[in-house]
This record gives sequence, C-alpha cells and structure tokens, in this order.
Amino acid sequence: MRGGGLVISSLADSLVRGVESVGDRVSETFFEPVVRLGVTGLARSGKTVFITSLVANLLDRGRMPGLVAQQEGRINAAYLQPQPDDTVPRFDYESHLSALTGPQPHWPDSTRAVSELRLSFKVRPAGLLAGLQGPRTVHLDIVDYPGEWLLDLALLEKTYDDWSRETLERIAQRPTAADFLAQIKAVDSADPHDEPTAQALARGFADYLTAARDAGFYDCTPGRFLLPGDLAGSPVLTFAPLPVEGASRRRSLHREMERRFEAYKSQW
Ligand SMILES: Nc1nc2c(ncn2[C@@H]2O[C@H](COP(=O)(O)OP(=O)(O)OP(=O)(O)O)[C@@H](O)[C@H]2O)c(=O)[nH]1
Ligand SMILES: [Mg+2]
Repeated sequence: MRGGGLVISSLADSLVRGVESVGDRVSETFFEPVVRLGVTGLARSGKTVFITSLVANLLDRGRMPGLVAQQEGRINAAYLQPQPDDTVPRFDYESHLSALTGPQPHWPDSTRAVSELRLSFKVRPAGLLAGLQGPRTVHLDIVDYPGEWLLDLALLEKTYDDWSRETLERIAQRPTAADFLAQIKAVDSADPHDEPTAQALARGFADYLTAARDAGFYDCTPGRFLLPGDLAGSPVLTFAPLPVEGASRRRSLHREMERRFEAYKSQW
C-alpha cells in the first residue's frame, strides 16, 4: 500500500493526541479512553491487509519513526486484549500476519464479515501533566466492517418505486446488466405474485450486482445481496427492481416486491 506508512503514523499521532486531551481534564484522570476505528471498503479493497499492517506497526513501533509519541519515548507498551463486544468475532490478527510474513508469504483469505480487535497502549502524558501523572491506558478498538453493508444507508429514504426507477435507469446501458434486463422484460409487475418468479428475479439481480461490483461499480444496493450472511434465501433478500406504473395492486408481484423491500429496510 503506497503511502501506508504515512497514513499509519498520522492515525497513530492523532490517537495519542486524543489521549492527552482527555488527560487534560482532571475529572477524567482515571478514565481509560477508547478510540473506535472503523475500517470499511468493498470486498477485496484491502481492509484486512491494512488493519494487519497497522496493528503490526503499532505493536512494533521501531518501524514508526514518524510517530511523535514514539520519538519522545512515551509509549511504554502496546498489547492485544480481549475485545469488548462479545457478539462480534475477533479480527484474526495472528493468522493474517502469519499469512503475510510466513515462510511462504501469501495474501490473507477473504474475510467477508465484521470483526474487531482491541489494541491497548500504556502512554506517558506529555506537557504540563508529564510530571503529575503516571502512564495511562488507552484502548484502540479496530472494526473491520464490510462496505457492502454501508451502501444501504442510501436506501432508507427511498420507496420501492423510487429505488426501482433509479436503479433501472442507472443500469440500462451496462453490459453486466443485460441478462437481468432481459429477464424483467419477460414479466409484468402487475401479474399475480408467484414465488419461483420472485426467486428467479432476485437471483438474476444478485448476479448482476456481483458482476457490477467486480467491474468496479459502487452503487450496488442492496448490499446484503452481495454479502447475505445468515439471511441467504429469506424473503427480505428475495426482491428485485421492476418497471412499475401506478400504485401496486393486491397480490401482485409489484406489491410483494414492495413489501419485501420495506421489510429489508426495516430489518437492516
Ligand atoms: N500490492 C498490494 N496489494 C494489496 C495490498 N493490500 C491488499 N492488496 C490486494 O488486495 C487483496 C484484498 O486485500 P484484503 O485486505 O484481503 O481485502 P479486504 O477488503 O479485507 O477483502 P474482503 O475480506 O474480501 O472483504 C489482497 O489479496 C491483495 O491481492 C497492498 O498493500 N499492496
Ligand atoms: Mg477482509
């Protein structure tokens, strides 16, 4: 990652500055500050490699001459600790690092789900407080967060009809969408809902989204179609944009797609 060292130094500097500004407020002297750092991006964008290298550099700061607190010898220790969120898997730092630095170096496996790691530092305050206070502990909680799940924030304000119209306009000229567009030409959204049709449309749309993402497009909503996790196959993931006109009629494909779109929004 070009420029990665620079990014890591300035991140680490602002982390340490964050500790000091907390330390300046005497009432918070015994409070252990927590900095949460979210690292997000689409699949294969380099989240896991970035976090692994950030943590390796922070644990072995000999390689971080640009880090001011390190230059001043104020970081007494850095160590990994159990992370605070019991329901989030731990970021598997050791495996990722050994993939990168082992005898046969290779890129770490794709991770595709959220994970978290806590790195704690013992830092000696600088400035006025230097003589008054012993080292303090600060925690850095790093979260590896799939970008696919963030794409959906833009959906929240849309109705099914808006989303369908915008999506279909946007993808009309994309070669990756040709199969899906042919598929929806063959259905009428006013037809009665039937599940095999809905399933086939959703599958066609998910295939298009995957191809679009792989071709570098970032407008791939709903993000859970790309990364279904434990929802795979459930009705909230079984919808697709359709050309729609007017209000949806009872029991139509349009009405059912609309209902599932709303369920997706409210559950995610
Ligand atoms: N040259 C170079 N390639 C990198 C670097 N970081 C990542 N890559 C490449 O990008 C791929 C994906 O990196 P990851 O860190 O696994 O990406 P990710 O965002 O965690 O991917 P997912 O877990 O699949 O979402 C790697 O397998 C490498 O091929 C880097 O610093 N330099
Ligand atoms: Mg990853």
